[in-house]
Amino acid sequence: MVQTVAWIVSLFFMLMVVAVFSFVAWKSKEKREYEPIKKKWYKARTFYGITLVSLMLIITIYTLRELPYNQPVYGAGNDPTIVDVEALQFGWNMSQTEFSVGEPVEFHVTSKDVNHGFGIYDEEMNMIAQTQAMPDYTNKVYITFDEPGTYEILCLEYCGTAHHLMKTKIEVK
Ligand SMILES: [Cu+2]
Repeated sequence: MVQTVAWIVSLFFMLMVVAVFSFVAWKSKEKREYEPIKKKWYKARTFYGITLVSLMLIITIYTLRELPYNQPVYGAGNDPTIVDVEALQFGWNMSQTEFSVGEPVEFHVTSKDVNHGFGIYDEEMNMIAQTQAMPDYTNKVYITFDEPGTYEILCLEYCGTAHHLMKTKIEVK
């Protein structure tokens, strides 16, 4: 769904660019008085600039409001399961690979060698969570699985010749 929308929006803007270029190319043969055109388009440029800056400011403030994202708040007696994940060329060391539906899980992800990507995929191969696996640093992924199944962990960052083999599975019951 999101991909379809992204595709249609991209297509729309690509066609807009083509239309603008075609219009300019088509009109470029016409000779006209320069001063009035200059005046008109300087005005348009000012309007465009102010609108764009205001729009960007609003979007920036709106989208950055919640950063840094808070850690989830767990209820009393509902401590998360902490899973240590270590990425290495070319595999994953995980302290636990079986989970239950509704159980809050925290993956603490690091790397033994180079940068890797830690991506969790559901059975339809939709990515449901991800973070970077970095040496000497621990990134956390907070997740509560709400469907049972076999999930796959794939490396998301090209890390060497056997990068494509860098995957493992976790079970949610
Ligand atoms: Cu990797």
